[in-house]
Amino acid sequence: MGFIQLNQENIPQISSHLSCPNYNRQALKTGIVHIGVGGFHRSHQAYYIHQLLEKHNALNWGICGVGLREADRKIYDILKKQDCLYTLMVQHPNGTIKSEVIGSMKEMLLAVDTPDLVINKMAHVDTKIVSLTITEGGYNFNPSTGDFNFENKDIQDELKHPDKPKTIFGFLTAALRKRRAEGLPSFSILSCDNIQHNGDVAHKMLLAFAQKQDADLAIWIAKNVNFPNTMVDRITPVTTPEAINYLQDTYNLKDEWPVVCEPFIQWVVEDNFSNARPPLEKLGVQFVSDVSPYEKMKIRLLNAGHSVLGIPGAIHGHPTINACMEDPVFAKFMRHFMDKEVSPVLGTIEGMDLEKYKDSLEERFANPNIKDSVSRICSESSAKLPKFLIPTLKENLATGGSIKYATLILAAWCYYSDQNINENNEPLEIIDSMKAELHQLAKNTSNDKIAFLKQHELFGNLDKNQRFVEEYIETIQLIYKEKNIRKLMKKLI
Ligand code: CS2
Repeated sequence: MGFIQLNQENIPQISSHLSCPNYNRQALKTGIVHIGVGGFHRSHQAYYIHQLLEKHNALNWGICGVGLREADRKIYDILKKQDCLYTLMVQHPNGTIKSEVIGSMKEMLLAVDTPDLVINKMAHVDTKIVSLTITEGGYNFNPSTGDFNFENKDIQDELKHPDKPKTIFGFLTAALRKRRAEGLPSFSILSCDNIQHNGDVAHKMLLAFAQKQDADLAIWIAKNVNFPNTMVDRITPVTTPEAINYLQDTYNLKDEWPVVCEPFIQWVVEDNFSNARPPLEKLGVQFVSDVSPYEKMKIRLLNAGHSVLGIPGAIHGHPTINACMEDPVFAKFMRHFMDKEVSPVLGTIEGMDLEKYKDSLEERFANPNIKDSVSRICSESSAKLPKFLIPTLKENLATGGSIKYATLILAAWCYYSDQNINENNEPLEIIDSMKAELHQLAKNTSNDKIAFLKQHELFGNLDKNQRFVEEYIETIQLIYKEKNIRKLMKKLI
């Protein structure tokens, strides 16, 4: 018998054995335009909105997904075929998988095909929020100075041709210009990326762009658009063919791109919107006046903790984060990094039990059913480490705190960027927009031990800090000489 294709028409049939949307999707209105329909958006925000629709029938809060790049065509084609339905598979540590069809996405647009539809959708009176998961790199700032990068070729094109937007900045300004002309209130811009002060960063970058493009519009944006900061959390690995097969075998369901995630979910949002917002507090979303302690704690512990496992994990040949956690040397190394280097710089966070938080991270990372690949964690390390790890190192240098765990990770990152194979002679899959440049710098390590650190946009002036440089040189020499990262980690625990 053939599989049942996931789409709206087949919902009655599918719902006999799988949880499906109980609300009237035809009546859904788009209240949110979301840019960046990756797995994370679908396991997190779209899931919260789905629950809001299920439990509170809040039909004004449907989502229009937007892909900005050609690379989004695959998800666009699949979601179109599936009437924007997809299955969320929550993987519990005990092996239970709770699968559910999510229906909060009403429509999806691909900006490279229909830029005007995207602008009109954002500018529509029903749209109250434009939310973003465009990754750290999408904000287009120089990681070392934090300033907008006007060198970017797409940005230069957009500045010359405001009617032909390409990046998020071109689309947002085009839509806001339209709203201003029509006398409509602004939408809020809600960043859901792992960047500390993500709303403030989005604000600063958009204003820098708008000032160059249209100074009057920049003044209007400064006055009218709010950018609430948020902390978002749910581990969402890359979807594997096994997940697709599981749905076929178990439910006879054909979903070409389901999403797998952990049970844990958290969203902390600053209650500072420029237009209406959904009543997400009904679902446990925390609305607070200042999100910074939460984001700092999450980015410096969870996201950095991931990299602290992932980079040496890739070198050693551990395929997943849970495989790293099963290795006591890796698990202990990560906890030492958290206890000795991150906790001291975080200090006490009101209302938070840091020890409990770190314990819970250990459990989440160890979930054997998530199988979060180290290649996902290591991907775009050039955008992640300057935000997740290097600030902790710099703060410890300033206070005389421990630096050896973070230093080993940076030295390991150099070695990782240099090699094309891991310690088992298997090919290393490196996904990073700075891959070629980092490889070149790392290759020079044999002549100049600190060659890698000379990428000042990433490392700032770390190469001038004597204490750090001594520790780094000692570590990098050992990494290249021993070719056994685990042994070096063991020495530090
Ligand atoms: C990960 C995050 O990409 C990474 O390096 O640390 O994607 C992490 O899984 C999420 O932020 C969890 O909320």
